[in-house]
Amino acid sequence: MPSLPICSDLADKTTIPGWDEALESAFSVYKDPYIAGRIVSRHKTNWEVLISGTIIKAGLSGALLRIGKQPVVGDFVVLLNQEEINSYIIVNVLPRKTCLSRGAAGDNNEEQVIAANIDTIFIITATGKDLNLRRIERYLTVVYASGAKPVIVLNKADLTDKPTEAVDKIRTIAGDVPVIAISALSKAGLDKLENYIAPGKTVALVGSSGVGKSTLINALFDESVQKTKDIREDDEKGRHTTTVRQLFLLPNGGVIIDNPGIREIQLGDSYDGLEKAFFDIVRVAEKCRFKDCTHDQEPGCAVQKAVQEGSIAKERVDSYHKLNAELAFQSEKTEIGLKRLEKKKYKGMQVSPRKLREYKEKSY
Ligand SMILES: Nc1nc2c(ncn2[C@@H]2O[C@H](COP(=O)(O)OP(=O)(O)O)[C@@H](O)[C@H]2O)c(=O)[nH]1
Ligand SMILES: [Mg+2]
Ligand SMILES: [Zn+2]
Repeated sequence: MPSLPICSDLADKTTIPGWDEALESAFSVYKDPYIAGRIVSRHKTNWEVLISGTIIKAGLSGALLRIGKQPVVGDFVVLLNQEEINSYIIVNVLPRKTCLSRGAAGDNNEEQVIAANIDTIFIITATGKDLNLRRIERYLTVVYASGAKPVIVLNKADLTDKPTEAVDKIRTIAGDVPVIAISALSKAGLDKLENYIAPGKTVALVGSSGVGKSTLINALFDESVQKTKDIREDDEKGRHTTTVRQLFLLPNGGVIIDNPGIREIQLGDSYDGLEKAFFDIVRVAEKCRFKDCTHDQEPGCAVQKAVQEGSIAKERVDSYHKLNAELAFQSEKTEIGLKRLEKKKYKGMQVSPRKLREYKEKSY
């Protein structure tokens, strides 16, 4: 059991990065001895929590366990110091401003929140063969759905003589989203990220493995705080090792979250995000003859017309269709999952005649 840190004023919430008036008001119902903190990482049933000036380990209260409410990286939480067992427990999760979710994965069909309270998400991509507009569209869809602001960061600009060409290519699908070319390795262009990495603001990095997320974090710190590619982050079975710190406090008071535990983001419940990411298609589609046009073979389809005229790329419309189909599949899966869950619950409620007899015998 780790000993408790000795700190003069653990209740000083103002030093928790990202703490604001909305949180202050949500927290106001809690009096001493409750304290506030922010989740920096999770290790199975243990959370690392940043409280005033220090990081502590905490478990989850029985009540939160029972309702299945699990704090995620970036969450602001309410803690209680249980002096008799020398440890902290998390008793509540304060309302989330934004939440990044991944869709249903595997058997568990519930949408999973993977990080919370992010202001800006850097969608990191790299010059060369990683540059894939379709993947950026997918990320944009998920990021828009989270409520955070997307920024596209083109890394490894040092590897090409024509970074502006790559930037222009990305701009064709980016709409109003800023596209910023940098080199995490040489630190060129990092100053252009300063607008987002500001005191009290939280930035998360998403992007495929190898694009340079950890290198960027190290560059922002001017020292190595995050392992880069050469060291495996997963064991042979593909599980995450338990020691990866995810939330970092930058020297300027900003917060940065490295790859919030997602290898492949699934779309989940991102219909709104899809509409925003494909703003141009949505706009043109208003002119389709049929209100429920699927922009496939229908007569009078304004989207197909735009493709023929060359104002929208065919690949982009294909990508829109693909993501749309994926969303439909996901929500179907979720529904089936919910039905199964209901059945299970019902089964659990049934008591076998033998059990009932035993129970009756005992209670006499
Ligand atoms: N040339 C070049 N290489 C980079 C740059 N950023 C990262 N790398 C390299 O790309 C590899 C993967 O970087 P890493 O930060 O581990 O990627 P992550 O998986 O996204 O965290 C490493 O070998 C880095 O040295 C860059 O701006 N330029
Ligand atoms: Mg990394
Ligand atoms: Zn249409």
